[in-house]
Amino acid sequence: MITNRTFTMIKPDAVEKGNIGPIIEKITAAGFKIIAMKMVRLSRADARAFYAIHKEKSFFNDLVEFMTSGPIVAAILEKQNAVDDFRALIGATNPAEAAEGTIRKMFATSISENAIHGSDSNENALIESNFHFAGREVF
Ligand code: IDP
Ligand code: MG
Repeated sequence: MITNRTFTMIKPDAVEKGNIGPIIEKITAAGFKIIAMKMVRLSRADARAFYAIHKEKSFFNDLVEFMTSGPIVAAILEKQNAVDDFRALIGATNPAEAAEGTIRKMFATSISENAIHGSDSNENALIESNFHFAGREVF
C-alpha cells in the first residue's frame, strides 16, 4: 500500500473565484510534490460515482449538482504522511470549524462549497487517484 500519496480536487467554487493559484501555492509551500494534475469538468455520472459513499446522505444531490457546476482541478500529491498531513492542511469540512491558516478556512464558502477535497485514507487515495488518472503514466 502506498503511504506517501494523496489525492485532491480544487472544487468548482474555488476555481470560479480564481483561487487555483493561491491554493496550489499553499499546497507546495506545505511540502507536497505534484505528481499529476489536470483541469476537468465532471459529468453527473463521474460525480455520483466519485461520491458514491455519500449516496444515502441528504446532501448527495446538492453535492453532485455543485461538483458538476464548473471545472475542478484534480491532482495526485506526494509527501511523507501525505493523507493525514493534507487533511490537516485543508482543515475541517465545515469552514466555520476549520483552523486558522487552513485552505478551507481561507477559501471555502460553506460546508458544501468548501474549496477542496482531500482523501481520508491511503486506500481511498489510491482509489480516487485511479478514478481520475487510471491509464496515465503518473505512477
Ligand atoms: P470531507 O470532504 O471533509 O471528507 P465528507 O463528509 O467526506 O467531507 O463530505 C464530502 C463533501 O460533501 C464535503 O467536502 C462537502 O462538499 C459535502 N458535504 C459534507 N457534509 C455536508 C453537509 O452537511 N451539507 C452539505 N454538503 C456537505
Ligand atoms: Mg470525505
